[in-house]
Amino acid sequence: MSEPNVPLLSDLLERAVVPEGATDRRAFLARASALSLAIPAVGAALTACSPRGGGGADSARGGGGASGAQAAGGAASLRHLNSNSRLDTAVLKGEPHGNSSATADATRGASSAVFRRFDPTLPPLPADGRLQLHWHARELPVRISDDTVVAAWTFEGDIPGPIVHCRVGDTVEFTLTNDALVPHSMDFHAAQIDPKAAFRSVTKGQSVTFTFKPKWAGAFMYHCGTAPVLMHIGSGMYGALIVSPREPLPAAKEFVLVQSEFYLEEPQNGIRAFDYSKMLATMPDFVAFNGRPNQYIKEPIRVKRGDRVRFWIVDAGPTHPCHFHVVGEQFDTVYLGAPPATPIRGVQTFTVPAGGGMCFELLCDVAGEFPFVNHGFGHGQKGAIGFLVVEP
Ligand SMILES: [Cu+2]
Repeated sequence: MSEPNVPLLSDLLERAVVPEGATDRRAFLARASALSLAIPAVGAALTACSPRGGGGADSARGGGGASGAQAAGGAASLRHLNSNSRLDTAVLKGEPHGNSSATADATRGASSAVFRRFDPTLPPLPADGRLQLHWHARELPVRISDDTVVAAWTFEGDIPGPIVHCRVGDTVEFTLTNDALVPHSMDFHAAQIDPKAAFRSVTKGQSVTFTFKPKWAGAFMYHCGTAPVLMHIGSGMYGALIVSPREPLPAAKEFVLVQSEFYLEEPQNGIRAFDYSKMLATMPDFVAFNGRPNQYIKEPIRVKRGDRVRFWIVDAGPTHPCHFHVVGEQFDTVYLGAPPATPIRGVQTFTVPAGGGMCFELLCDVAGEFPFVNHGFGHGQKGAIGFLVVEP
C-alpha cells in the first residue's frame, strides 16, 4: 500500500517475468540485487522472495545463511558478511524461514509459555566500569498477553532482550552465540566499530565477540542485523543499551521503555508467527512498550509523589516512531543530545524515531494515575500505553 514498488517486484519474481534486457531469471536476480543496494526496501523484498536454497548468483559467492553455507560446501568457504552493510543485504539469501518466524524452535512448547511482566527498571551500573555479556540468540515461544503467544526470535529468550546499562567510556565486552538454525548477529548502536567484522552473522553453534566503549550518553537501540533486517527486528531481536553520562544526572527513578511493533499471522496450534509481508505493509497488529501490549495498564509503573522520573525511550520500530507523552504531566526536561547536553524545557510530547532513543524527565509532584502513551493514537490504541501511578 505505502510501498508500491515492493509488491510489484515480488510479483515479478513470483511469476519469473524477465524484464527487457535481462537474459534470464538469474541475471535478473543479480540486477535486482544491485538495485537493492540503492533501495533497501526492494532489497528486503528481494531477499524474502528469493528461491530457497539460494540458487541465485549471490549464493555462489559463499554468502551466509544456513542453506547457503551447505551449498557452499563447508566452513572453509563461509564468508559471513556484515548484514547491515549494503553488500550483505544483497548476499544473505536462502534462509529457511521464508516469510514467517515459525521455525521448529520458535513454535515448540507454545502452550507452556508463561506471561511475565517485563520489568522496566533501569538496572544498576557495573561496579568496575566493565560489562561482560555472553548472550545467546534463541528462537522460542513468548507469551505477550493472556491470549497471544508469538513465535519469537530473541536475544536471551525474551522480547525485548535484556536492558543493559553502563556509563560513557565503560568497556562492553560482548559475545553472541547462536543457538538457532537461522543466522543471527548483533548491532549495538552505541558502538563505534567496523560493522563488517563485529556485526557479522553467525550460524548455529558459532559465536562472535567484540568490545567497545560508548562515547556518548543516551538511550541506544541494539538489534540483530542479519538480512533481511526487517524480519529479524520484526521477530523480536532488539533491546536497549542505556549509557549514562560520567557526571551523574539528578537522582531519579529511572525506567526504560522499548517500543516495538508486532506483525502477526493468524494463530496456528496456539501460536502466532511473525509475518514478513505484514512488516513490509507496515500496519501492525500490536504496538507495545517492552514487548507486551498494555502490560503497564494491568501492572503500572509506581513511584512516590516528589520523585523525579526519568524515562529512557528506545524506539525499536522496526518502522514506526514513538510520540511519547504523559497525560496530565509535562516533561520539565527532554535531552535533544546526549544527556546532560542540549536540554529542552517544558515539553508535552516528543518523537523518538525508529532506531533512535531519547531521555525524558518529569517531576512527579502531583499524585494520581498518569497514562504514558504513544500520542500517535493509532499506535497507542494498539498497546503502546501504560500507567505511571504516583502514590501520595
Ligand atoms: Cu536475527
